[in-house]
Amino acid sequence: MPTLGHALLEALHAHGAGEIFGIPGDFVLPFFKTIEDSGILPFHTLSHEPAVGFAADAAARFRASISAAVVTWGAGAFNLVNPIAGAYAERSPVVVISGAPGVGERLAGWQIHHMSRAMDTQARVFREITCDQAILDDPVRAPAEIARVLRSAREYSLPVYIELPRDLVGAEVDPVEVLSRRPADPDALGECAEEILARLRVAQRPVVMVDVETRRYGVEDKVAALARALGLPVVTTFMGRGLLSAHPDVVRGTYLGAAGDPAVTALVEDSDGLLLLGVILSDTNFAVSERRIDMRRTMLALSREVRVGHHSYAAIPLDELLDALLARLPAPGAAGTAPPAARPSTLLADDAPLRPSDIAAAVNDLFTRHGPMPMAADMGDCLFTGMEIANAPLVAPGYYAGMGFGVPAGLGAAVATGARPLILVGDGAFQMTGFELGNCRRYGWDPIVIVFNNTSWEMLRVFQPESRFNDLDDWRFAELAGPLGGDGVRVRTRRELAEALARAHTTRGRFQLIEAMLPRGGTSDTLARFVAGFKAARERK
Ligand code: TPP
Repeated sequence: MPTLGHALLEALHAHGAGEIFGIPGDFVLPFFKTIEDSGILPFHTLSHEPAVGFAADAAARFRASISAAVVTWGAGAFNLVNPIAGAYAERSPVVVISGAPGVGERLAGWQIHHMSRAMDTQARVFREITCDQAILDDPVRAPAEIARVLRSAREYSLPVYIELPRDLVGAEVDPVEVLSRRPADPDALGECAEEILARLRVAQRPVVMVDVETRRYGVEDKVAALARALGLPVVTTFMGRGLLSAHPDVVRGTYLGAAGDPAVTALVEDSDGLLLLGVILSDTNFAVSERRIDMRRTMLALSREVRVGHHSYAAIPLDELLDALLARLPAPGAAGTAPPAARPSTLLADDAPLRPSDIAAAVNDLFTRHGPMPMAADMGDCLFTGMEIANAPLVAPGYYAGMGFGVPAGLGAAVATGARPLILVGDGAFQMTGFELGNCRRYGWDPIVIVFNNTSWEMLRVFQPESRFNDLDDWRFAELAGPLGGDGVRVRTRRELAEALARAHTTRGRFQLIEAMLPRGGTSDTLARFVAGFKAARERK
């Protein structure tokens, strides 16, 4: 019989986890020992638990699978609350595993260190931000609890919570089963697919919009096949930027309402048959709409539910819906209908001072020359600048909008993809989690990091220009790179940026930090339009 620690690790592996991120503490030391000694999953320790959560979240997003964040009880786990709240909001299946006081110790009557209010306070907090929970305090029930919770994570593509008392890690248990998935009711599925196709066939201007669930459930190829079979144009949401990057023949661009490409905006807002696949109905995706989208004309598949006008179908997994739609169509044609995507901007490498949109142009040049890199962006103008970069795989907190995601998410991307990531981050966000780059040397990660240093919380300044508290000090990040194990360079002109990027690309084995100095009060063209559109939408209300 395996031990509980082993059984849990084997179960994570069997359910598709490819890695663990964590920080140990005394309540989780025995489980960390099992992680290290067993070698069942590669594991990486970082410096602060928020980064652990962001890295696991990004790894789950890139691999369209579960990933694990392992922490100690109380002080460690509470540090994970914000990233897991973000993972819940953006539907990323992170498995939180927290060590806990031993079942025996709980009987001693002491208040146990790291305890906040009561023994179950932590579990109650995580109940709010995970879709299923298991407290493994009974070795007989534990395997079934683990199986249920891991199935939930995969089925709902949401975080789950597992608490492991430290004195039970070595308890003998039965192996954990992989439970079979719960399929859709075939009659409901068929009716739903027929209704969607009927609406798409009579629509004059049908359009498919995709958001993050199409990546989470690994259905991007199926969406592309559907679009080709029906001759439908596809757009991504703001949050879904980077989706279907392998299918440029069907993707028209990203819908940003008043802030975006007018042709894409018209396509969406004039559509009389909008099929929303895995789309989060958030303000960041839709608030800058020039005209309110008539939801009665939309078909929305989200969270295993499908709404077609006023009809709703429960328990319809997205992949089964796409299979059912495709099964009713003739074999897809060879190519989609999208006109060639607008040529991404390119950089004029002269001595002009840098503007944020120049960074997008420089990255476009890099990708044209050497192929795209997986990208992680933080919240801030760096993400809006990211919309001006060619459609390449991207993870970013486009809806939850939590700062601090970019650098650790880039490290998660390095682990999950095995490729060299590009990280885009503002100076404010870099102050939060930038030090995690110090972990690159140990693991051989060598991301290219572009810090948008405007010595400012610029996004906030755009909304409230009069406030001086948005001025930040100049921390000279490039000079920190050396001691942290990387190379850093500060650039002020377009020529310097182009040269720094070329050098960073040819230097492997150490992280490459480019500190792009930007003027306060200047933003990317996309953010300027987004804020104007946001304000106009607010005034219309
Ligand atoms: N705290 C967190 C964790 N997330 C947030 N989104 C905020 C606060 C509010 N906030 C949104 S944007 C922003 C702040 C503080 C400023 C971001 O500054 P920076 O990273 O330098 O990027 P910039 O806006 O200058 O492009």
